[in-house]
Amino acid sequence: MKLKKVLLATTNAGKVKEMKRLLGFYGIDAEVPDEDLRIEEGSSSFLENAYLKAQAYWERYRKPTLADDSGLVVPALGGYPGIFSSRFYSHEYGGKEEVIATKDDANIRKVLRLMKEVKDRRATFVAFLVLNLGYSGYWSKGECNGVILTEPKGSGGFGYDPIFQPEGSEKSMAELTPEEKDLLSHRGKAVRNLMSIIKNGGLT
Ligand code: ITT
Repeated sequence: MKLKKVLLATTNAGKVKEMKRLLGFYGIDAEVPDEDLRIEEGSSSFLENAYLKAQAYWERYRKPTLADDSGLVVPALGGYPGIFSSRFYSHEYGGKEEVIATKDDANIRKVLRLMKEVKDRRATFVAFLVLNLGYSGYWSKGECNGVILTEPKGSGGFGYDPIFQPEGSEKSMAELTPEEKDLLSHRGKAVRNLMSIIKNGGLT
């Protein structure tokens, strides 16, 4: 069976844009749900959260569903923002940050505040994907190592991209072209890993 279309189990516009591009390369059409199921990401792992999202959208739509749970892991912050990346501004760890413009902006301000005096600036973007086919499923992972910058740079991408500089690059993730980000990013790697897995399972 060839996988031609998937439903993206996400409400994040930045992820949707990247997923459409990454999957399009493999001839897979990515569809967006017409409602936000507001899934409680109650688990303590990226993989389980991705599974919970993929399962909820599968149950609602009964279509091949692809979920992404991702985030920025900073060792000097004990692994935070981690699975709390999307709402780090409102998390008790490190104190809450006021949303003045956007949530992404508040998240960035909080990480920069917590990292102000910190020498060890290593960080890793992590993405776990779960493809739910109802009768079976697949999962994959992608990582991108880098460092946290001292101030935001660039306007591309989304989320923490302006303060993350991938290993081997002189630019922040938000200064890369979409194609450059796809080559390096956790999501790009996770999609390519998923594609090689489902190819071996006879799905592409
Ligand atoms: P869905 O659950 O609806 O998919 P979400 O944004 O809540 O949307 P997550 O719980 O997986 O998704 O949180 C991911 C967060 O991690 C995201 O909101 C960003 O803050 C950050 N993030 C993930 N991938 C990123 C990327 O490529 N660039 C920058 N930040 C990223």
